[in-house]
Amino acid sequence: MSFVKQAVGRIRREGWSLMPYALGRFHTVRSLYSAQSRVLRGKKRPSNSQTMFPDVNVEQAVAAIKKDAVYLPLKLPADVVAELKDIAQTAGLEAISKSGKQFFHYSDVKEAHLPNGELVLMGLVANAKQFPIANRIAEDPVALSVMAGYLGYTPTRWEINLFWSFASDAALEARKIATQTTEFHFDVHSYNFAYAAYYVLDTDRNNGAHVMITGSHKDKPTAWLFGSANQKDDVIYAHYPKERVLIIEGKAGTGFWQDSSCYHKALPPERSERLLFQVRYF
Ligand SMILES: O=C(O)CCC(=O)C(=O)O
Repeated sequence: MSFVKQAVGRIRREGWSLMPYALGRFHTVRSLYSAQSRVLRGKKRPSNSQTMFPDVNVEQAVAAIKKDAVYLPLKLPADVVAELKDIAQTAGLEAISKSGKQFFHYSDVKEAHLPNGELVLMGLVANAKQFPIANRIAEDPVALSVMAGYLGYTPTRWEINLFWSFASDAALEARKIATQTTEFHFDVHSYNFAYAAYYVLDTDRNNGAHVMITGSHKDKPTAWLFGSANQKDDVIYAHYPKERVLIIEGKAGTGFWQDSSCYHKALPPERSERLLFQVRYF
């Protein structure tokens, strides 16, 4: 079925809220939205003195996202990382398992299973925005300046997620049910968007490193824009040269800012668990 037919079908079923998903994948739409938002929302000039990222040069970070779709590495302060970890180990978590939505705590999980025997691959802190530290990271003045420089307007909306990915040798199908994004895809979050991600634990290719194709935010075969946002590994690796595959590994606190319309995915955490803090600006 063509993209247009699929899109029309989904709009009929799910309503106009799907429009950003259908249209936000096109560069022209993002540019028009950016121009309109620049007028309506403008660019604020926050004071950068209270930032967690004093070493970041805003212009360089914006230029890197424009060119490569990513700026890195960032480093969250150790006390901020410790606070996020403490929240994730004590707050209520939620996840989708085969039998539906589950509510639990970190201490309930043993080898990626809940006490009722259900496989649980992820654990999302319920309503992470209730925690002041989460908002402090999202609203960091340097982070907002970089997002404004990239998006063309200072974002006034963002989603915050703090989530575990538990170590498991589960197959891709089970990971899909759990909404774990271990398959290459591009995001279409709204008409325009950008993304911040920070590892709360040491993270490498054995426990959930993020992989992306640099520059693919502005370099996709046109036909791929009209279908599913997902692509298989072999298709991606056949299309993009291997120098553009970037595996982001780092110690706890390492982060990156990205235009997540690039192809990206998380490697499945097989050896140990992973904890990620992410902010989607739009
Ligand atoms: O968890 C990650 O590293 C990737 C997240 C992701 O792909 C997404 O949220 O779209």
